[in-house]
Amino acid sequence: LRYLTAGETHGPQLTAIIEGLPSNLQLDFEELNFQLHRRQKGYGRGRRMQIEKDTAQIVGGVRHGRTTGAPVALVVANNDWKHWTSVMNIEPIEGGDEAKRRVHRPRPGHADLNGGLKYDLKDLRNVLERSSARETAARVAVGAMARQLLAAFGIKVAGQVIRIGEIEAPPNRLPAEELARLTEASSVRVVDKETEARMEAYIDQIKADGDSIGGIVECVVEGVPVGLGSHVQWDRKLDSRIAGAVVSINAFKGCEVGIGFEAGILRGSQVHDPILYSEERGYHRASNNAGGFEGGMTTGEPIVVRGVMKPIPTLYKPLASVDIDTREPFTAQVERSDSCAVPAASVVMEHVVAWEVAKAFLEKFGGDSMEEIRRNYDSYLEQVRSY
Ligand code: EPS
Repeated sequence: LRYLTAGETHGPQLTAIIEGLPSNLQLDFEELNFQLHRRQKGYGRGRRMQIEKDTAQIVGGVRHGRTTGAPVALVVANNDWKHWTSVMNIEPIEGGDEAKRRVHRPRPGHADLNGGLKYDLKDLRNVLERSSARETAARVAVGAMARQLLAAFGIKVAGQVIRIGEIEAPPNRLPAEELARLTEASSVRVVDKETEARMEAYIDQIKADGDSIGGIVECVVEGVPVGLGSHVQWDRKLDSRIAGAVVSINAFKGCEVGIGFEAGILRGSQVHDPILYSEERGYHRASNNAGGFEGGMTTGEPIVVRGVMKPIPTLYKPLASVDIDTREPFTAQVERSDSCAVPAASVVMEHVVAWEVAKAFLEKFGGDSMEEIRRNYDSYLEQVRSY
């Protein structure tokens, strides 16, 4: 299972091709578009989200509501494109920097300068157009398909915001379905209403200061069988693959599995999850500090992972930088931006995690059709039950 995306934030569309989905996966298009809609919400988003109304158009690999086993191609259109047809034209255009909206003042914290130096581009727009977090719309569309594959096997994904800047939400270990329901009713994707109000006021303050703010989000995957991923080779460890996927989300700087960095503070006796057995549940754990992973394999307990997002670097409050034309210092010009995109990032994280879990699921249970995967899955569950 693999995918690639293409497309620029102000170009005509985002495009994704998914290879390796089995045949006969029944797709719920409404559910797919609901996931795209969720990503667009959240307190602290800027004006761009009022322009876009993301929906995925599937243009390959699906017929009469089901996958055929062929690569799935999908497209998410950019409504904003209509304002950028000349600037983003693939044909050469007349006019100078103004007409091209050439960017020559790199924004600290963005890919601008590194990308310009690396690709030898004197118009940093060529970097920022692709490095924009707009690309996460395609990743959510792709992940939404993975999510539907997982759902067919009873695996549920949910997410929540844990922290925005100085405001932390009280911890909870709610079942995925309840967590999804409660966070969906929140402007900042938290369960606790008092925290929600404090976060909103905090984001207002950040925005009024011309600043931006990051945070921490958590993703939970429930109903995962024991034994996805493997201890035998470094690149088969599923927790590490999830961590890589999480840090690949725009502006993410780290990932924790289970209690994460706290495991470096506590004693072994406080950290590890005792093993229990009962007729009803089989082997299970007394706690889940490991976040559903031991030896790079799932334990059968819920996967719990957290990601940290840095504040969005496009600031109304300018930071020091250097103009690439003059090599003289300047203070960055004001750009349209979000002051806080942590709630949206929580939705993105759910989808990149779902993708990695689905990928490991297909590695384990293989098969070219849903029916073949189901047979393999049922037979494995029987093996585990009778172990
Ligand atoms: C982004 C900058 C803003 C955000 C964008 C990510 O876009 P613009 O430059 O058009 O104002 O709105 O996010 C999205 C478009 C989206 O769909 O999430 C950036 O620089 O990363």
